[in-house]
Amino acid sequence: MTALIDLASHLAGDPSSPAVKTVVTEIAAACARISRVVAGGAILGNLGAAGITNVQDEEQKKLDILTNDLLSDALKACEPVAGIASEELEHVETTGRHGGYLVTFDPLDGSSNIDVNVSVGTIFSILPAPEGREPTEADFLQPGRHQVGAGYAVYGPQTMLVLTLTSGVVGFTLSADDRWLLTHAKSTIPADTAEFAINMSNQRHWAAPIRRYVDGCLQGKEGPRAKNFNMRWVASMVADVHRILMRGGIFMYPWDAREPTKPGKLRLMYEANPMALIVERAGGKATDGVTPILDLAPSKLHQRVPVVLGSANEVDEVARETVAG
Ligand code: AHM
Ligand code: MG
Repeated sequence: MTALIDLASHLAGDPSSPAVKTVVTEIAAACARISRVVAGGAILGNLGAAGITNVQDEEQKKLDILTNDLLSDALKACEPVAGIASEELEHVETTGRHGGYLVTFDPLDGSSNIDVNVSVGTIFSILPAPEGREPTEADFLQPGRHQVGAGYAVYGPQTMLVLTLTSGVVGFTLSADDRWLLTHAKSTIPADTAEFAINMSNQRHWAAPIRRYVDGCLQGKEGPRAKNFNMRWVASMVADVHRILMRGGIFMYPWDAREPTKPGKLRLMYEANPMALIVERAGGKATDGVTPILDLAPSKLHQRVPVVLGSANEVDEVARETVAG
């Protein structure tokens, strides 16, 4: 087997600014530490609820808090970072530095899977910061197209880091001696798929277009789509998106009538946008049903958004249904 190159060697050949590379290196190191904290599970006494809720009124797990602190501290100490925003923090935090970058993140996505030893992950997005002054919350509200980089770490059978900077999507696997080794040099999502991912238990709450689309999949060869579909749902976005990156598929978390005033469950700034950049760079599509996620103008830090992403032809199929109403 030929020797695998590590993250530092890969970054050396990337046209991103040295400052972006510094931020990515810091995040990668923090994710390696998070991997150990997650893997320690019950031995480290880190499983279970923390007994408090976050700004989104969701119950926080001990690991949500630990990983948020770990990543926040690492980024606030990282020279090119002017500010951070996290799923677990109500407001943005600034570092007192000007220029450089803003980082938004979900420190441990897939919280419901932590205590049952199913894959969870960290998602991050890097945006340019304003020059010559401290950033405010409004400076974070940039469309996803402005991202200078995005990625995720998945803590599964292997710990992997998936990254997009100026182009392409690359994947690194964490070695036993804590090095990120390039194992997936160019990930692409096939345009066609016969695998969908959605929380089917919400079927009765969906709007008509999503119902029609999923009905078509369920009818298989005998239905309008004339092919059989398989279904997967990990309930960790990171793991579901990672599967799609590895072998194609479509992932949906649509609006549903349980909470009619919320546009969806997933958050734009630190879940949908970074995943949308990765999916588009891998040749897939990511929309809110019709509009590319990356073109949405954010209005709130913790804004939610419907998400449909993955294999391009299936995402287009959902758009056709959505336009039909
Ligand atoms: P979290 O950030 O609190 O973990 O919530 C986001 C997660 C996603 O990872 C996943 O796609 C979704 O929530 C699962 O939702 P459900 O429990 O409705 O299946
Ligand atoms: Mg999340």
